[in-house]
Amino acid sequence: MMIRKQTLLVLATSLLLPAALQADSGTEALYQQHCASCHGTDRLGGMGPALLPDNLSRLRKTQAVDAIRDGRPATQMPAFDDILDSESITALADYIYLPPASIPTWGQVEILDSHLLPHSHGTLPDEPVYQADMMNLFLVVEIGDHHVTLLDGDKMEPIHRFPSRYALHGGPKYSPDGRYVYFGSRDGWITKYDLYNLKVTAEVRAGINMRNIAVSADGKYVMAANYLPHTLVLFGADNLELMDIIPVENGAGDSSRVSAVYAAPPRNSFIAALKDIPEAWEITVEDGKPNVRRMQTDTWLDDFFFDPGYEHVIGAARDGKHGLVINLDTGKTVADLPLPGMPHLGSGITWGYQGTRVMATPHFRTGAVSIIDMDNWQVIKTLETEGPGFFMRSHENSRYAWVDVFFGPNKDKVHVIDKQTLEIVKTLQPAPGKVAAHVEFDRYGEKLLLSIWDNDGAVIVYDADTLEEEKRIPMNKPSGKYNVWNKINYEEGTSH
Ligand code: DHE
Repeated sequence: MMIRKQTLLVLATSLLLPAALQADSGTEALYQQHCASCHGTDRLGGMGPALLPDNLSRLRKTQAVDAIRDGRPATQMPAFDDILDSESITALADYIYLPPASIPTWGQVEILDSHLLPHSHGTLPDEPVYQADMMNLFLVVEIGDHHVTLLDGDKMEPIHRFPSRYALHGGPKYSPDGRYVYFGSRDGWITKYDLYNLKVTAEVRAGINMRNIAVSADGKYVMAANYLPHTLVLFGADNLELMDIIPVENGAGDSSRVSAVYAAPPRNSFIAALKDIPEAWEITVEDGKPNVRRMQTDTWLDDFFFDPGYEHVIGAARDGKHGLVINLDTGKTVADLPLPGMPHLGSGITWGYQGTRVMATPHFRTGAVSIIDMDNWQVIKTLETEGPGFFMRSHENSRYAWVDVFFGPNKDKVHVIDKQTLEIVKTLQPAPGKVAAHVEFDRYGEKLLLSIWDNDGAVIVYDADTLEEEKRIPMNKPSGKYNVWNKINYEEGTSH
């Protein structure tokens, strides 16, 4: 194992706690007495999630108060209303949103210490313990109570449900044969799960605040992209053993968060975009040793997407007003796309249209889907929707693309777009008042699943052709769904 020296990257000093914001010693003592055993003496997490402002950015303070007072169902988090008065509960909720007093580090020592290996690679049986088409399985991430449901995609019935790490985010990534799946959590945990034996085989914590993970096309490596610390971390895929930590720096003293990392299969490489340095990186790995090729970009890249041949990366500029197309061989920017409204390129899809290939992306800030000709990089249509959307999905065998209206008063609506007329042909509102979002098709493109994004939610099974609802499977705030076949074959209508 090769580890570089500069591994203990640190939180920017600007995030340190000014004296005026320091918690009083009474609250600190309460934290150490009641919370530290699960959430860590330094709030970096333990059995429970990390309680630092960046890790909590998605939890409103009132929700934190509720969680401390009432506990969290289906987790180890107990209710404190019998033990603490409401003033102490509010003080604790305030405290966990304060920046830390000392600089948290997460380097080689911490990563190695976090490594768990309940089942070393190759020690579990090679036959599935249940009967199903292993290529038509779905995983459904339920963020309401941090669980994952394994679904039989032929019968559209749950096979198994298991707890996940707190706040999974980004798509889980399958091994090339579809047997194993790797989950990434916002707190930096990577979990490897064996779909044949329904068991966690390995876990490791790659960072304090992680964006996502990618699995190399040959299935040998897993790469984690972190916001904190500013690192990319490489693991062996078999046992999640640490291979290397790459400090994300530009050589001029600047370091950067990583927007995301993806595998680029035809190039046998990983591509990462940096959030604070105008560079995209291509990382190749030989014998466990990463090699970084830097591409300068005209601006900082946030979200990004590839053409099907992985010759170009299309990145959303951090200013949210345009997109850049970068040729991955030359590293040069070849087009600048007018994409106002912060395109969510990570959710983009492509399809064949009038002899060319188009890609389409929803936007976070405007109610529109941009459809772009990938031959000449021209926006050929801006399709108005009933509000900003998050996820767009289709399948090569389906004539429709689905896009949600995630934000605003129409968040309960989903549009169905005809991929040849580029028009909305139907708008569904399956659960009035509740967000309906994120679609994934089965391997054949014949059925699809849509989430009702609510604690009392469901995934709805639709016929992909008639658009008729077939059934609802109750779930606790189901977010993403991931079909094994579609993912391992890089199906054009889904995320990779
Ligand atoms: Fe995500 C994927 C970034 C907020 C649910 N999201 C991704 C990916 C990126 C990203 C870069 C692709 C990684 C991958 O799959 O490997 N997401 C961001 C953000 O920058 C943003 C806007 C702000 C943030 O806090 O990170 C953001 N994302 C959210 C949410 O609020 C969502 C709706 C709920 C949640 O769980 O946090 C959310 N993001 C998802 C999901 C995917 C995802 C379900 C995977 C989609 C897929 O089909 O692959």
